[in-house]
Amino acid sequence: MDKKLLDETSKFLSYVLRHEPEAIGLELDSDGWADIDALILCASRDNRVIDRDLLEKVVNESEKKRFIISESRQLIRAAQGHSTRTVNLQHKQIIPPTLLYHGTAARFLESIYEKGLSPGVRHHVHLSESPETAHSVGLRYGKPVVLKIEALRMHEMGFKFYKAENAVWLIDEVPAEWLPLKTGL
Ligand code: HQG
Repeated sequence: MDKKLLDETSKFLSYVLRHEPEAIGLELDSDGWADIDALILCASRDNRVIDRDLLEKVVNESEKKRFIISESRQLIRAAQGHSTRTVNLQHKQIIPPTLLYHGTAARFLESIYEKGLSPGVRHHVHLSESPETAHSVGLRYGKPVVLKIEALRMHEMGFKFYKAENAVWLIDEVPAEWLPLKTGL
C-alpha cells in the first residue's frame, strides 16, 4: 500500500483520536475509544475514504504504535498524546527506570529552565527510555537537546510516572529543580 496514504491516514487519525474528534462529528469515550464503524462513516462525510483494511495497516505499521484496536476489533484509540478534554485515559502507574529522557529543541530551553517541563496542550510531559528516541523527538522542533531526568529519584520523592501502551513514559510535569544542570547539556 502507498506509504503516502498510510502517513496521511496516520496524521488524520492522530488529529481526530487525540485532538479534535468533534471536527468530524466523532465521539470518543473517556478512555479515548472510538467506534470503528462510526469513525469510517464520519471520515467519509469529510470526504476521506478509509476502510478497515487501511486502518489495520496504519495501526500495524506504525513504528511508534500510536493506535490500538480493541480485542473486539470494534474500537480504536490513540495510545497517548491526547489534548482533547473529553478523554481521561487512565495510564498504568509504575516505577520508572533510574533515568528517562526528554527530547526538546534548544530554543525552548530558556523557558523550560524557568518554568520546568510542562505538558503544553497535551495531558502529560512525554519521556523516553532511550536518549536516541528523545533525540528524534527533539529534532521535530529544531536543534535537538536531550534532558536526562532522574526518574527513579523523582518517583522516590512522590512523583507519579505512567507508561502508555506504546512504551512512552508520561509524567504530569517536571519542575525546574529536577532538570539537569545546564552546564551538563
Ligand atoms: C516543550 C511525538 C517551553 C517540550 C513524540 C516539547 C512524543 C516547553 C514541546 C510525543 C516547556 C511540546 C510528544 C516550557 C515543555 N517552555 N517549551 N516550560 N515545557 N516544552 O509535541 O514531548 O509522533 O506536545 O520540550 O514522539 O515533543 O505525536 O511534546 O518540545 O512521544 O506520536 O514543548 O509526540 O509522538 O511538544 O512530543 P509536544 P513532545 P507522535
